[in-house]
Amino acid sequence: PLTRSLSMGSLSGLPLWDQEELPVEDLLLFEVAWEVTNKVGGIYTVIQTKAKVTVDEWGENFFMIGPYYEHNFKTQVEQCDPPNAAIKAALESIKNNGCQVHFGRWLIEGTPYVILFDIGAAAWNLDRWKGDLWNTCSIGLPYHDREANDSLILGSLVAWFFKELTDQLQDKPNVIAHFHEWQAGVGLVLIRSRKLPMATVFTTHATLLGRYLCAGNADFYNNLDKFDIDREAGERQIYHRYCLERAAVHCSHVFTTVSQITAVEADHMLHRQPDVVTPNGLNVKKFSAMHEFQNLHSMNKLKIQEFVRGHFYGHLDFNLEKTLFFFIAGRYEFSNKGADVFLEALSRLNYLLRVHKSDVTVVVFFIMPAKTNNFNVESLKGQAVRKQLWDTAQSVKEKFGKRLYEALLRGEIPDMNKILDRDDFTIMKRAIYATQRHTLPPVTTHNMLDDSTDPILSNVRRIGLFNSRSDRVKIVFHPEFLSSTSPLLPMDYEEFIRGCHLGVFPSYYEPWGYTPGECTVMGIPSVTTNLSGFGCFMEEHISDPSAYGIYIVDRRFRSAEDSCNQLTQFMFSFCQQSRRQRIIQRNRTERLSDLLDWRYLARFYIHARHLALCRAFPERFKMDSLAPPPNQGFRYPRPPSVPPSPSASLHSTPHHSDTEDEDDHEPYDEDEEAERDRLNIKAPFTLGAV
Ligand code: U2F
Ligand code: UDP
Ligand code: G6P
Repeated sequence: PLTRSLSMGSLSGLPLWDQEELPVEDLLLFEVAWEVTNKVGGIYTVIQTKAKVTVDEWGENFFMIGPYYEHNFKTQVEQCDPPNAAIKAALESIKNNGCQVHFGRWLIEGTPYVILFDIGAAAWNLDRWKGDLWNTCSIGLPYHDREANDSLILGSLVAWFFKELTDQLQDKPNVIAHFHEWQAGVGLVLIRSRKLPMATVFTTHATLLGRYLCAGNADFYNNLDKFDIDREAGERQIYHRYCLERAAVHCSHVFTTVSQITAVEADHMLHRQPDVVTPNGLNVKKFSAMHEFQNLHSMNKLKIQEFVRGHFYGHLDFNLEKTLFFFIAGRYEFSNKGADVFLEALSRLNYLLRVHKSDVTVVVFFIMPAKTNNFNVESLKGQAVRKQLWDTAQSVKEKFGKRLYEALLRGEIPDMNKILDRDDFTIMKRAIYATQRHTLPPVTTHNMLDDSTDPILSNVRRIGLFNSRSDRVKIVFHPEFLSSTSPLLPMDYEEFIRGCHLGVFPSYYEPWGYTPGECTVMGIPSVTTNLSGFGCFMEEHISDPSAYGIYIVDRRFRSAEDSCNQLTQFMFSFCQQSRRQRIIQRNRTERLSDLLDWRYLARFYIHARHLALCRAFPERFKMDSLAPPPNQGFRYPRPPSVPPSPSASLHSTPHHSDTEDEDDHEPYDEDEEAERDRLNIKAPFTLGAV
């Protein structure tokens, strides 16, 4: 009973992990982050999806700490009393001293307890706390940096809370606190300088300098050891933030980051090698029905097709059955997210499809929030025109049906040329005339505030991809995150991903990168890179990633030009797949879900906590082996049947077909039969509530 063997019977084939179980009933675990109940970026996804497995392990002894915002609290949290007397007393003491703090259950899967400190209500202490920080570690915060000042307020409140708490507990139970990112790091620095009896873990999800240097077009990875980091931080006016980050890193008992590549970066940018790599997982939930995710793809694809019918009205001279949907999504960091390379590759793909006289059309969506002034008229008009054609078709259909019915009642087959009258034809002609347009279908769906300087639009102008008839690659830039209440494209992000064929994320700077992982668990292939944490992780665990629909662009050892050509080739090969090959590939992609499930990946967090306890309380906590849990050595084998990518399988894919409809009539060959059998054994998964 003392060993933990995470119940992973269902995690097919992944290595098991036996490790001594922590006496969680004698411990309290706190996780501190600026994004608890507060969505800013990817850290919210980490915290929110991981809650379930953490609550499963820690039950009532797990608490998250973050900032209080009235709106977030009202919409996401159910207020309640702390279940633990010591915590209750500590919070009371803070309240009695003029600060506000709220307690409740966060209404996400696992419903963890949350402690939320009101930053604004404590701001009157700012000057004093700045003095404390200066006296503790000689870091001064400038007046104008709101984010840094807020993080100091949160950190001071957190340290205060832990002082009150540990004073009462007197080492029983022992306390572990896990901090994420520099915005939460001040608390850690203060706790350690005040020598509170606690075990601490710090996780960085990116280094401040890494992000800045990459966005500034530095040849980052080839010069990691050459940067004068203090000077670089100073020049970018982030020296104080950088100092907070570095202090938190060095104060923690255990330092972790999200990927191997960020571990190397942290070693150079922060001068500490991470103790544990804690990869990001997802909350992967099983679907009850077999092949459900394939049906969801097909249903959501219909919705995207409807949008395309409207957006491209008057120019619908391409076959939607042979149209593939690609997309890129995320924060609008043009070169860090690889949008630069992507656009260049699309221009080359367009050329290749044209010279090969391909009948495939690719519609590419850019979902990256920029400053806008609402939807533009042309895009809204497109959807209105489509709706009008639909309504016209419905009313003519009504009439047609009624007359047909009456004729049949009379025992006649009506003359099809006469069943509709002149008026009907007039209505239809009018409707068709309304679809004429003198402009090309717009590249962007919104009025952009910085239209002339916007990096995506500037590059679209340079490569000339203006959605003209002859282009086989069409561009739709949606500079806002998706929402099911949009009048234009009424789908939420998850539905949209499911409806697409390929996610393209050729990032240059990406400590982890959730977007391709989200595609994977929904069974949608994606492109990633060997400079992203996710890409490296997949490369390590899959023998033939592209067969599984994980295309990894080499941006590390190749020139930008070569990476761009490789990406072009990946996309061009993808366009040559038959429908059946795409279906097989989606099945394989989806089979990788277990690898990205917190039920598997939580073990690295468990290990980090255990290690922190051993370092903070060496008399009480020991570990047989300080080595992290096994993940190396496990690899998904190359699929035994045909590789779905035609470029890799020109000779071994006898039944490769260009015609979509043929697919359903083709006999299965042996390998494929095996493939199918395997698919039937394993039920598909899907994303949990995100
Ligand atoms: C990392 O992703 P994050 O989203 O946490 O990236 P950060 O840069 O740390 O935080 C997002 C910042 O970007 C700002 C916002 C935050 O300070 O105020 N921002 C903005 O200015 N404009 C916007 O429209 C949206 C956000 C990492 F980069 C990923 O690779 C990992 O997957 C992720 C999780 O580990 O952490
Ligand atoms: N995302 C979203 N709505 C959209 C597009 C993206 O909520 O319309 C989310 C996506 O699900 C993912 C996050 O934005 O969780 C981007 O995270 P990633 O790790 O890829 O990059 P980060 O922004 O953290 O650097
Ligand atoms: C899913 C559906 C199939 C459909 C296919 C389309 O697999 O279950 O009925 O034919 O998607 O795939 P495609 O890659 O052409 O969108």
